[in-house]
Amino acid sequence: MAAMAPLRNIVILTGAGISAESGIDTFRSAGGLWEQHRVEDVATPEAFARDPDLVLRFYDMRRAAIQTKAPNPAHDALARLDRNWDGGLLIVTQNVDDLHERAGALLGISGRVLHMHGEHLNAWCTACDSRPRWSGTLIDRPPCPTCGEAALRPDVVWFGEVPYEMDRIHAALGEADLFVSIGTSGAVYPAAGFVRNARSLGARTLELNLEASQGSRWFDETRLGPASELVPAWVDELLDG
Ligand code: BV8
Repeated sequence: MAAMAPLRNIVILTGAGISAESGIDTFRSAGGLWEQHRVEDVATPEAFARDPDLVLRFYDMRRAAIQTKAPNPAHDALARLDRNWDGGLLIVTQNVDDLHERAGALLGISGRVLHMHGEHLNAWCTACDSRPRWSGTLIDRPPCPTCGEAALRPDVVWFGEVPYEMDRIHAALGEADLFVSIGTSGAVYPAAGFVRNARSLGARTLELNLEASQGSRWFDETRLGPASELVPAWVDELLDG
């Protein structure tokens, strides 16, 4: 490998695997979410139009569940990196749980955590487009706190819908010296394509995952094991140089 450019800008992609050890179901594993429900029944706009109660109950169940879980050492390590890395850093998560933030990593435009598939703890009013914080249920069709319409849906990106903040993600991939993927199977696009984008733009690529993923061949290095062990060890390497 050619002389390594100094490492300044990092993009990290996380998936369900980083929250697995916090007790949040992954999607494709045995007994995972997609074994209990068909994607097309619960995570598409068509499903919501066809049977809104089934979809709202599915997300009410998951929204309640994540509020009983806690960040694990992998989330804590990324929050430590967020506090101590003075180069560029963007944590792009496919997860709709709030464990990155609860571990202390900062959200929002000035923050370095970005939820490309939305958040359980937001609702989205399809009448006035506001996104109120929401920890309760939606099955009972509560009125929107802003416009009063009973038009709230989960603020998540369903299949066939465009992910959030794609411009910010592509800008960060364009600047990245290092792209790291943690706890994702590489099955869902456009997230699964980021490693090739980053690679084609000159970034080094590292995968931290329990098992090889659909995109493993695109990574310069793959480390297999539980995120709660791999991520703190990698962050130590980075910060202690
Ligand atoms: C779009 C929110 C247009 C809701 C989600 C190209 C080719 C083929 C298909 C497509 C394509 N482009 C688009 C598509 C269609 C589709 C898609 O990708 N389909 C797939 C199924 C083939 N994509 C879309 O529809 C997307 N929209 O393309 O719009 C567009 C695009 C770009 C620009 C303009 C327009 C929207 C997709 C988003 C859907 N919403 N979530 C909800 O959560 O309910 S996706 C959801 O599933 C998650 O957010 C995540 O993205 C995905 C699950 O994947 P993972 O997180 O990786 O979880 P998984 O269980 O699969 O794997 C867990 C991994 O962790 C495993 O590898 C395991 O080994 C590892 N692991 C387990 N435990 C641990 C661990 N690792 C470490 N430690 C552990 N302890």
